[in-house]
Amino acid sequence: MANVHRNKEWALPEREATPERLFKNRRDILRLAGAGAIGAAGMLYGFDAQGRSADEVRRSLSALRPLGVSRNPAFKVEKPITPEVIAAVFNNFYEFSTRKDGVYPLAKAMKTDPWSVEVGGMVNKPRKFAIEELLTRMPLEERVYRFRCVEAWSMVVPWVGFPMSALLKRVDPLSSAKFVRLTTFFDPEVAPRQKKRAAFWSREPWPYTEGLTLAEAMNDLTLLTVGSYGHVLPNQHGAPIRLIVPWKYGFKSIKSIVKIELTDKQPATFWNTLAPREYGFFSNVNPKVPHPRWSQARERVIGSDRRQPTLLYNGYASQVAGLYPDA
Ligand SMILES: Nc1nc2c(c(=O)[nH]1)N[C@H]1C(S)=C(S)[C@@H](COP(=O)(O)O)O[C@H]1N2
Ligand SMILES: [Mo]
Repeated sequence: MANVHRNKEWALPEREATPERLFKNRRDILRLAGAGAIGAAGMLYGFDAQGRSADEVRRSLSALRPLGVSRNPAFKVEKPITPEVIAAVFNNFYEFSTRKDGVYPLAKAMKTDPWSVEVGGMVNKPRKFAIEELLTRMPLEERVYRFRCVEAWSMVVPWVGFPMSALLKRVDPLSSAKFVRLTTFFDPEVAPRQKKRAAFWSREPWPYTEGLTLAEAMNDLTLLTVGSYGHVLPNQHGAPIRLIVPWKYGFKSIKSIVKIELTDKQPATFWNTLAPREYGFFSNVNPKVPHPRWSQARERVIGSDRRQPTLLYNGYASQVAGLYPDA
């Protein structure tokens, strides 16, 4: 996430937030980005300040349980998929660290089993779902999506998940429900930055929350995501279940969800509460609406040295423009 208040300790200068600084030099990142390099032992070099190696990251990823789910060809992206090792060390997960490369080592402390998601609020059949039930009973599919952070960088990621609508249908929303509120786990012993809530001067409203209109939540693109790159999610991507809303800025795609509530009022959300002028409730990707402190017209492609134009609704206008008739 971008720096909201330059003097706050979590204000991350954008120049530090580049994957390039995770690698010793440009050759390494180009090696990592090259398809042939991935999986070729000995081809990868150590890449970060703490001395962790790309090999170590690859080993931790290859230990994750495969999901064996086939790709839905209706969701493809004409650009190359971001190399998995790069996506795995370039993360926003402020519960752990404000540094992109600080998340991966700290998120190892998360315990994601057992895990359940409570679904309630304005529904006829409130229920708790164990993660195993979601993994075995929901209609899992792989979808390749564009992913665009409000910090003006983008990736292309193969997610595994199921439409949020499939879960919401199981709990039978009341006709008066208009919004969905989602909440991340709260455990300051595991996620060190959540301790800040205890400080009287802290404005960070932990736990992280996000929200959608019910119509947005029911859109077929809105994916409750349990896997990436063919296996269960690594902790740093928001294991064991996170949201992916590909036409909105990445902060809407809340990680490690424990609760989903239906309401009739627009819910408060983490970033909108901290900095409402910078992070709106809707936050649909739009090249013509600059962030108050930078342009959104172009985006940096993570894992390459390319920049490219930002697409309206991140390229998903044909699926979602109908949600916003007045836009
Ligand atoms: N709980 C929680 N969810 C979160 C965040 C966070 O800090 N905490 N960061 C958001 C932001 S700003 C982005 S860009 C994406 C990053 O997802 P990734 O690290 O899996 O690429 O997660 C989003 N979800
Ligand atoms: Mo983001």
